[in-house]
Amino acid sequence: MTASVPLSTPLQDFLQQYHRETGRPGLAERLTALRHGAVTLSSEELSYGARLAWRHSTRCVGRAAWNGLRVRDLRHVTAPDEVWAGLLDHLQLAWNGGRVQALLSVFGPGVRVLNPQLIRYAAYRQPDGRVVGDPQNLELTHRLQQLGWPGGPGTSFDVLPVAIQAQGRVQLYTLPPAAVQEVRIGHPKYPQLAELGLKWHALPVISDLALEVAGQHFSCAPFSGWYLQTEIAARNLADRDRYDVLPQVARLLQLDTSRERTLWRDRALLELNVAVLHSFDAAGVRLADHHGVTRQFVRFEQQEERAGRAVYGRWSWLVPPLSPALTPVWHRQYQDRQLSPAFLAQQSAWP
Ligand code: NRG
Repeated sequence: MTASVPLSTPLQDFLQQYHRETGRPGLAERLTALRHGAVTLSSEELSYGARLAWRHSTRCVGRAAWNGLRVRDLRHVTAPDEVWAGLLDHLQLAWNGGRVQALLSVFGPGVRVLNPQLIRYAAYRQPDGRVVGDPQNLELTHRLQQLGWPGGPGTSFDVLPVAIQAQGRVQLYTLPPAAVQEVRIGHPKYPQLAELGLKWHALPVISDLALEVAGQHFSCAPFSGWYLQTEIAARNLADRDRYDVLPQVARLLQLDTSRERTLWRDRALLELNVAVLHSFDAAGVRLADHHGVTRQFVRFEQQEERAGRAVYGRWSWLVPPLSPALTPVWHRQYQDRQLSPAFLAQQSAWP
């Protein structure tokens, strides 16, 4: 007879990694407990697992800060109103007066936030086919209306309500204006740019991914870091299927838009990026830039290598959409591989 070798379980693997990396004592006791039955992750283990999920996010170029993620263990919270209160606390703690801090909140079983982010702007299709608001959220807006949202005032930046599924039902909650910090966009050299009335919310709070730690899935674990200026200036406001503001920026800057070869789009794009960086800085709100964040990313890769760990990445996501070849990640290669713990897409929960 051959002795059977116990197969390692995701929980065993995670506990081993946790103790190895943190240097904390007590692994033997945890493994013994595991052999005698179910083990619930401690708050410390869950927190470290969430940090690892960030460290493993192949699409994120801001991962250098992974070990600074603050985690709130709200696994006991499952009632809709309490989830909502927890989400409002999350916004306030993450905002931190503009010194935005990376934060993740884990809620209890059966809870889902149906919106992909806590703060999103509505989109309304006009009779003439044009869209007011953020076209990315046309379907989201429609779904929220079907759940009973009467619609907002109809500006380009109406904040959508949040749909929470908890204890078997879905409820809508309205974000109070004080919970939604926004930055108005102005340009340091071209004051006329402010005429466009552009703004963006300070916090990206991803709210529909599951957090997987040690094989356990937490269906509501919203997390937020801080924005990178290109997300706002080179995509959200600039993409033709988003706010598409480059033609208006070009007009205000009096650029020659008669031909693409004048590179008016590129000039408008660059000035819009300058404006977003300037505006967040002037408002005292933390915002990364593509030069700094990619330099830090390469340092993160070196750190991980020294620790004997591989860094996986998705090149097309790591490379910024502005001046990509000016940043070090352009010149590097990445393998895309999903490690555990992880942030995972989950099945739609819309009714
Ligand atoms: N591009 C999206 C946000 C994606 C996540 N970005 C972050 N995450 N910075 C957008 O709303 O523009 N984060 O956790 O900091």
